[in-house]
Amino acid sequence: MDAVRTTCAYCGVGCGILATRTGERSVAIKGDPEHPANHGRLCSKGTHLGETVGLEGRLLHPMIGKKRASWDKALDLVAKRFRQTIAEHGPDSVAFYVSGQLLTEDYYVANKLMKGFIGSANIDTNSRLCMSSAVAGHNRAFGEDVVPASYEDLDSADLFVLVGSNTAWCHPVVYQRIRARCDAGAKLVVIDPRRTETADEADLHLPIRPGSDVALMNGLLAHCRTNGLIDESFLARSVSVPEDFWDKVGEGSDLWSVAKACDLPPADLRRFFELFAAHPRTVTLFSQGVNQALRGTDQVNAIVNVHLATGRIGKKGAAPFSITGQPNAMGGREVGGLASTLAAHMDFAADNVARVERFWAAPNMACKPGLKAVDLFRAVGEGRIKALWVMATNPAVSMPDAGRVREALAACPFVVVSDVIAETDTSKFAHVRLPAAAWGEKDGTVTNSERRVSRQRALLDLPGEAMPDWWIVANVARRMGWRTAFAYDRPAEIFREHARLSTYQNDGARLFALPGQAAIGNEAYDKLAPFRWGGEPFAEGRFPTPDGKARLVPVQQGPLHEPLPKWPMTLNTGRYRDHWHTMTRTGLSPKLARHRDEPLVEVHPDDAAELGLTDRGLARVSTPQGESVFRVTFSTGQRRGELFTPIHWTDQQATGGRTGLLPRPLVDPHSGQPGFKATPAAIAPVALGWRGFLLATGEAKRPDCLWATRVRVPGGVLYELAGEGEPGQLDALLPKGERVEAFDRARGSRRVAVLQDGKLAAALFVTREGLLPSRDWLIAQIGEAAGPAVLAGAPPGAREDRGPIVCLCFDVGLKTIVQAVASQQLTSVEAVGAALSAGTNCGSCRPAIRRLIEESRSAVNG
Ligand SMILES: Nc1nc2c(c(=O)[nH]1)N[C@H]1C(S)=C(S)[C@@H](COP(=O)(O)OP(=O)(O)OC[C@H]3O[C@@H](n4cnc5c(=O)[nH]c(N)nc54)[C@H](O)[C@@H]3O)O[C@H]1N2
Ligand SMILES: Nc1nc2c(c(=O)[nH]1)N[C@H]1C(S)=C(S)[C@@H](COP(=O)(O)OP(=O)(O)OC[C@H]3O[C@@H](n4cnc5c(=O)[nH]c(N)nc54)[C@H](O)[C@@H]3O)O[C@H]1N2
Ligand code: SF4
Ligand SMILES: [Mo]
Repeated sequence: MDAVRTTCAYCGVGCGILATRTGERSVAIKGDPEHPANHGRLCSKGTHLGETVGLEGRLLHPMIGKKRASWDKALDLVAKRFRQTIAEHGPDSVAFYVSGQLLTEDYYVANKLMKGFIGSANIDTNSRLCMSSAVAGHNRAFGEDVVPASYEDLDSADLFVLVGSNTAWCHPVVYQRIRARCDAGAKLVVIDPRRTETADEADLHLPIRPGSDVALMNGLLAHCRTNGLIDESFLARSVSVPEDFWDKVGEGSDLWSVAKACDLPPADLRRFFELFAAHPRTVTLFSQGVNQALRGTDQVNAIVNVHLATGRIGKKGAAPFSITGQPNAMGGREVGGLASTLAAHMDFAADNVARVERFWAAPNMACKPGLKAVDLFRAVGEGRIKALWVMATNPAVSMPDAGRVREALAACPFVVVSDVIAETDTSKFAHVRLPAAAWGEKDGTVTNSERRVSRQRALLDLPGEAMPDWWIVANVARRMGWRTAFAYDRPAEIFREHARLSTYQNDGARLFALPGQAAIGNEAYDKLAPFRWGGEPFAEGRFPTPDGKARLVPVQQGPLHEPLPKWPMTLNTGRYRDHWHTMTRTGLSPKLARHRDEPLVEVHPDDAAELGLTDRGLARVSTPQGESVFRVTFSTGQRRGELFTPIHWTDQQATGGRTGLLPRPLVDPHSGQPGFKATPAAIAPVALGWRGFLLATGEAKRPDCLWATRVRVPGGVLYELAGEGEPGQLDALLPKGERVEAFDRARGSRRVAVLQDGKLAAALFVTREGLLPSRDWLIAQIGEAAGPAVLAGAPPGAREDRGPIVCLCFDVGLKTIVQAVASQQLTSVEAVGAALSAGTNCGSCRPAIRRLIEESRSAVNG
């Protein structure tokens, strides 16, 4: 079969992929060398996408409660319950909660149904948790939510400033592009409270006090003004400047005050200001460290202000650049999937409402914004929303104060969940579950961070009764009575309509417009090559405001977070390199699981010493909202007083690591985006009676103990276990077969192996105070011929184990790399690549390898 040109399922970089079907449910993945977003590169997640297209865990049939139902019955029920609820309680008593992981066509249909036909704007999206501060900031500064940059700007920039962005992990292919430019001499500054792998590689890392970014950017702007870097002619021509703007910026913006507010060494701050002054071609990339804050919108505008005032926008290699998280976060913004926008970059101004009403021939237009995510779930909890449809997102995990969100879902009279996976933490609360088509099965378009629209194309058959999201929504709409408005047969029709709406009565006032696609034929849609809308939007110095000028927005640093007696720590949350959100997909890949296989809480060793925490021990993190247990890891890259936990773990994978329970449901006043990055918290050690692990070929029932985390490994599943008191009834989890056992009473150790036909089917190792063997070797024995010797947990005459896997593509462990670096005196990533192949495929592990080389160099020198 020929390779199909499609786009990666994961992040907003939007890499092109050449996918070749190699079997009924298997595909070979390659980067598309012709796609302008990645020119053939892929990161570890994209590279291993093929491991996630099997049918394991898929929802394959509509379900009403626990019973399988026909599509006819399920769709009828959804349409009937929504109609009844609207008839009894009005259109605002229902809501959709959707996702930047829908395709543009899916999104368009859902938005049209809610805002034009149901007559409410209660459709919000997980992009509220992700991009909404950037949207609000763009609207304030430019008059429209237009991202001013493109990836080509990265190729000509001389300075990169990454603010609140762990780009090496979260946008790896963009990061490789930045890196390539740095190798040619460009400078990299990273502003992040944590020393991430991205920060590790920077020319300058500013470990800023959380939430002090406005002080930093205003300080930079004041420095630019004093040093003659303001582009006065650009300001005069293209930017409107409020009267007291400069006075406000000047207040408290001397170097010393800024250094104090941001808790940074003044010399480092000065170095940043000087780098900025010396390199007019600056691209400032920002993501969640900026957006996910209680003053996120102000933080966005503080960055944009600097670029506007210095004229570093609308020129090659110079722009503020909000990089988007999800594959179609941007498409969602274009169709208007946020409750605060209407459609096609129009808001709820009366003439917009009338225009869209005409275009849709809409019977029930929404005239005002709907509820934003946090308010929406609050309304569900208070019984004001009585029917909710969740599509392609997992709010029981990813919303702040997720415990309260779970209570709201449990209390809601009617919950529909469209997902590709049968059991998620959210679908547990569903009255109706609808099986959606997954990546590789569905057809449509996505828009990446740089406004580039690309096709996602189907290459696999629809499994079971799964159907694309647009089809599901359109069929409910038809059954609600709107047959002609939702009579779509294929995504091309929807895309055409979306493109036509973008140009409808648009005299250029809205930059978002797809004139070239408004009449696109089905065949041309099938062949559609990636294209960018808007071109270089601000190259002429004109902005989509009534007077054509951008706006400098006065923003002031608010009060900084101070430790509270009961909550002396600050909890920061975010992502791991090889996991995607709630792991419904990456959790299927044994390779991706190896980079981080448990949810860790990162803590500075000095804090840990004071608090009695041990490295690799367990600790309970608590906040005013809730608590959860994590495995402790010491990190000197953490600031004192700060903790970091990952967002990925759910009830499906672990008993602990439930980060979503911890953040407060507090939001930015302009955007409604939650402040996920700073929550008052406390941490305390958990005393353990025993530790252990269970390895099994098949799916075992989850052990009932304090700590049980599950990961996929080649040939099976691995549970890491720990508990208070005694291990209890773990034997019940073992499969039938021949048992061999060993005991060491002094250390309280017990090792059990279960053999079936002489092959290892399961292994359970627990200990009170002894050591546990490295899991690596045992994992390799699973399903293989084995005898009692397997209880040693290591091969006879054991080799040195290779340590945690660093390079997934070539399966190279940390110890192997460290040894090769020392024995062969390797001094560069390239040399390690030549010796071990590590880092030579997707490149996601290159920052980690670089760090190992540096550590070994400083060990030798120091
Ligand atoms: N591997 C992987 N990649 C992903 C995803 C994934 O789940 N896994 N998800 C995708 C999605 S949807 C998104 S939105 C993006 C997110 O991509 P990123 O924004 O890069 O990811 P995060 O880890 O959420 O947060 C980034 C950084 O913000 C820092 N930060 C916290 N507080 C502050 C502060 O006050 N100031 C500053 N300057 N920085 C701060 C954190 O320490 C953290 O390192 O990633 C996308 N890519
Ligand atoms: N504490 C904290 N919380 C956060 C964040 C943080 O940094 N800190 N980040 C926030 C951000 S930026 C984001 S984007 C969110 C992400 O959070 P979520 O959106 O909740 O996470 P996902 O796991 O991506 O959920 C996607 C769901 O859609 C399903 N799915 C996949 N493809 C399809 C499809 O084609 N159709 C349908 N119908 N379903 C599909 C998947 O199986 C999965 O259940 O988390 C937010 N929550
Ligand atoms: S950077 Fe990685 S996850 Fe993001 S689109 Fe490219 S391959 Fe996919
Ligand atoms: Mo996101």
